Amino acid sequence: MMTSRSPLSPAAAALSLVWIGGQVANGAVLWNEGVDGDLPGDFNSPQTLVVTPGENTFSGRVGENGNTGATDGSDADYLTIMVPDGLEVISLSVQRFEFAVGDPGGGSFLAYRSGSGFAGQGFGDIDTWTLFFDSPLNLLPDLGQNSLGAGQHAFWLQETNPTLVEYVFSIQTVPEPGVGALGGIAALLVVGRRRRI
Ligand SMILES: [Ca+2]
Ligand SMILES: [Ca+2]
Repeated sequence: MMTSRSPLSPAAAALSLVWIGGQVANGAVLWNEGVDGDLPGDFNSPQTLVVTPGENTFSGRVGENGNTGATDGSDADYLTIMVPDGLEVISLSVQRFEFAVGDPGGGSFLAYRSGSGFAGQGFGDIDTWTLFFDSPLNLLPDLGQNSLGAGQHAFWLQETNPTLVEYVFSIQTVPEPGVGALGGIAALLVVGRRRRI
């Protein structure tokens, strides 16, 4: 007697893939200085933050808050964005930018270097830099990047004017081009194999 099997129908498989996609597309709070403490002031030992698919955020304060690491002795924050294989960061933007006392002028300093950290605090130690301020625009083009691929990407944030800046950054992460299509082909192959059983 033949046994009755009930493999996932293609429609159910597709729905489950959508559901799984929804589960992993929520992103994450990578760091919140209010909870997790000050991000490192040591340019050689940034905090590593691993991005997930969707929107990721990190938040903190730079400037005159009692911490150190900036070129003027105020607080700098060093972090390394780790992008897992199969993902890419397509946008880095400021979600919130506020300052207490003083004035950050045209914005606060944001430097980028491809790799795990910085060898020093000179312009020769960074790949590119820009200023960040109260604007939701994607900053990657300002840093000479279309996107950030799999691997490590170091960032240096500091404010050297006599002020205290509170920031929240948003990082948008998506599957690398081609990975989604390959995933879809793999899912179809799985469904096809199940139907032949
Ligand atoms: Ca800080
Ligand atoms: Ca710091």
